[in-house]
Amino acid sequence: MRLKSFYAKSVAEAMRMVRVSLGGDAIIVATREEDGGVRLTAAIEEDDNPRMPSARGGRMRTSQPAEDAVDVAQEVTDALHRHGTPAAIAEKMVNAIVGLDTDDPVKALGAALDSVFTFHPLGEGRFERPLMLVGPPGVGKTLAVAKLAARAVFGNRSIGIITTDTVRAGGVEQLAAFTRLMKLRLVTVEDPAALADAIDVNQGVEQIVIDSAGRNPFNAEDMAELRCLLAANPVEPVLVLPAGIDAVEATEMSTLFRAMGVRRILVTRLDLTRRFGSMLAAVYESQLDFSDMSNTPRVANGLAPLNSELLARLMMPDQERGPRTSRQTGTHS
Ligand SMILES: Nc1nc2c(ncn2[C@@H]2O[C@H](COP(=O)(O)OP(=O)(O)OP(=O)(O)O)[C@@H](O)[C@H]2O)c(=O)[nH]1
Ligand SMILES: [Mg+2]
Repeated sequence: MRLKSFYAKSVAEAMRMVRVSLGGDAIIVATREEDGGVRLTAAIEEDDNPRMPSARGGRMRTSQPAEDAVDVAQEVTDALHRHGTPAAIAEKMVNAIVGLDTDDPVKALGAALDSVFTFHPLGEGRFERPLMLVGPPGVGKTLAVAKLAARAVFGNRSIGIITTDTVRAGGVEQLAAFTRLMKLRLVTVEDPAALADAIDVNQGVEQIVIDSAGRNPFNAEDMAELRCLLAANPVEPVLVLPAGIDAVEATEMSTLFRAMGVRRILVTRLDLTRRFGSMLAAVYESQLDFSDMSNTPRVANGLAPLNSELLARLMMPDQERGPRTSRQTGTHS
């Protein structure tokens, strides 16, 4: 039996995700309210000997002509391989699309991503809790705070911006330059108690976003400080991490931040990354949910809610114009 949980704003949407990902035979085993939405856990009985389509010449059980089905599985397998996805994760994902009724490789990859990962964007409405962007130094936390601020302002949402990054020279000034431009007030706090007051000051606004100092996850003192800050305040820490770093490093970092209470990851620098396998490995191993993604250094745009279709499109840019119409042979015409 395989269990997988799905988060959505409504039960109907979560049920749709269950059907797409696990098929009509899935059984709902748990339902709970979470962050203004609902999380369903569904179970499906698995074949004792699931057949993994191999990269070359594997066969799929499908209602479609076998040749099309093989092509789709093969293209998904090839894409995962090109991205450097660890074999065990790729195998799990390809197994999940056995029997899927589509000849569109992007759609198939989207379904495969959905079967293994949970997508839980930050959302554009009222936040349940203030969000604190946390992560190692230089990963794009402050830029992501500025992007969230811009998104709120453009969407006519009230937003309160707080920074706890008073240690690094220029930490506050970098964000102050953005908030001045957007005519937002920036509240600077030096200690956990002051953070609680800054959150109180912002009560009534729809979104509160907190920038934080870069923390080295392998440094016990850095992480103890972060733990202290989080323990004293009802905030949700969201991990910010760039795509494209080494898979083992990224996995260790994500796992250490998860131990601090992080459940969602905001991935940056997708514009600078061609291979997403290490990001997939880190998110899979540390059991985080994908939230949003950043793919430009510009503040005004480039922060998008991440979902399986978007991630699949980013992973298969050559398929952007739609499914392949004839089988590619590797020769150029
Ligand atoms: N191309 C590109 N650059 C990015 C992206 N996100 C962040 N950056 C750049 O990465 C650099 C670091 O970004 P910051 O937002 O300052 O990173 P930080 O995590 O706040 O850094 P510290 O506060 O020093 O820990 C800046 O030059 C950003 O413009 C992205 O998605 N794409
Ligand atoms: Mg910063």
